[in-house]
Amino acid sequence: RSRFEAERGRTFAMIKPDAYNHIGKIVDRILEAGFRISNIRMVRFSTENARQFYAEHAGKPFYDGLVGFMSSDVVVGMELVAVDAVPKWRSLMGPTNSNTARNDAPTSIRATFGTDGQRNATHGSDSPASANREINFFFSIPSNTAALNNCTCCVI
Ligand code: RTP
Ligand code: MG
Repeated sequence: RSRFEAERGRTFAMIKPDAYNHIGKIVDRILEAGFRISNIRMVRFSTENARQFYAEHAGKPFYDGLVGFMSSDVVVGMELVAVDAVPKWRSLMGPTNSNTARNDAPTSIRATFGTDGQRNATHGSDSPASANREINFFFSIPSNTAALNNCTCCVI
């Protein structure tokens, strides 16, 4: 496929609760990699939001822990546009488990900002169809300003 024929596509990226302190650095990496951020939003997932977002994993041993983690604090969701956006973003994130990432892709986002197999800093869609579903889901969540103002690290 020539660069003239290359089609830009989109993916859904999310900065998970464990990476709250690294939001700026992760956004910098996304822009430095050449993505266009075409939409961005901060949300606090309810338990039900997290269950629905990760519905494909329902019944797996890590599902309940994942739902609890993803609803533990705010997330930042982004619609990213680039050529081959889905694999490009997954490559920038690195392997799912941050410990594996530190061995196999030491400069990746999950190697740099994640902790383990669950607390791995970022999410990325696994296909263009998943990206469509996730973007529609995320940007349709009703706003809940009160939940955004709740933080565990300080009293405003
Ligand atoms: P993601 O969907 O978040 O972008 O991650 P992924 O495709 O690389 O991995 P996936 O298999 O879809 O898993 C979704 C998320 O569930 C948590 N997880 N925990 N404890 C475990 O064994 C385990 N396995 C997966 C991670 O937060 C993972 O990103
Ligand atoms: Mg996945």
